[in-house]
Amino acid sequence: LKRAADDVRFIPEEKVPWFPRRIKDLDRCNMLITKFDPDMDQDHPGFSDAEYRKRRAFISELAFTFKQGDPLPLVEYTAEEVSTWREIYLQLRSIYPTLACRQFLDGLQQLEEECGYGEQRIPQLREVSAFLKEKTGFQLRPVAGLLSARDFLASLAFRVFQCTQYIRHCSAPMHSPEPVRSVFSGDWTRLAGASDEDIEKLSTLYWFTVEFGLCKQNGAVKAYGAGLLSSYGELVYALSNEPEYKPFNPEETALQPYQDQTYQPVYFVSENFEDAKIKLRRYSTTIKRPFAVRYEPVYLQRGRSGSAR
Ligand code: HBI
Repeated sequence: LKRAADDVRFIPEEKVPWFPRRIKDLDRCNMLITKFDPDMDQDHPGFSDAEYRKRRAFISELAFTFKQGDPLPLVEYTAEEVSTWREIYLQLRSIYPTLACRQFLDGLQQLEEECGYGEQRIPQLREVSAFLKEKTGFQLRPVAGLLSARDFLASLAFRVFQCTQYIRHCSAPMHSPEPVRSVFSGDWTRLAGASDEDIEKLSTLYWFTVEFGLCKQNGAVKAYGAGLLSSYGELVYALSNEPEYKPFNPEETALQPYQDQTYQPVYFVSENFEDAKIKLRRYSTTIKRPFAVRYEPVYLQRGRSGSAR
């Protein structure tokens, strides 16, 4: 008797890392990196401040219990948090007109006019998420801290940006070692099943574009990276004569070692956004994956909110 299994040709098992197939699966994309945590990192500005750590633990808990589809948690910010926000907001606001790219300035103006941004109060994640969803299809999801690159990038494929909800420690308002609340859009969707090595390269590309990218505009160099636009010190430094500039080119940029403890010694300058997008898209088609996955943009779906096919 011939068994059915004998007819099945042997297919070598491929080790494909788990990846989210629908937006609800993002509840499992919660691999936190303990780096830069105020409870574990002695160099964190809040390490020796018990009150601050208690506050951070409270806000973290909101993220840990959040499930996709829940209303985003509201935080009642303290007078001290609002004062830290105000200091950072006013200081950054004063240098944006000369150092930030046009697209960022336009976006900030819309946030101020339509989303309650300003130095007076800290906007709630819920309002910012609703604003972004309408304008771009991106939404926010609360997260306790720095996520693994794989989980963070996988969320972006569903147009979900995992966003922290706390305010920096008041002793170091101008720089944060941690992920910041930032606003951007992008296409990082060709990732499911990618190897650790490719994830590392994509993570480096993300770092030198979305976080620390510079671009040419009307003959001058301007900042568009969220890490720069949220750090007064590094923004001024990045656009001074000190650092080295290299032209943005994904093959080379993906291999550049980066600095997450202090300012970058090297920044990459894009000709313009369109050029950077074309180059990134071309690069992403070279990433090897064991199968084809296509993420359907959120706004094209009916009755569901995000799934991979
Ligand atoms: N996690 N919460 C959070 N926010 C980020 O901006 C972030 C992250 N994890 C990794 C990351 N950014 C990038 O540095 C790349 O590794 C993708």
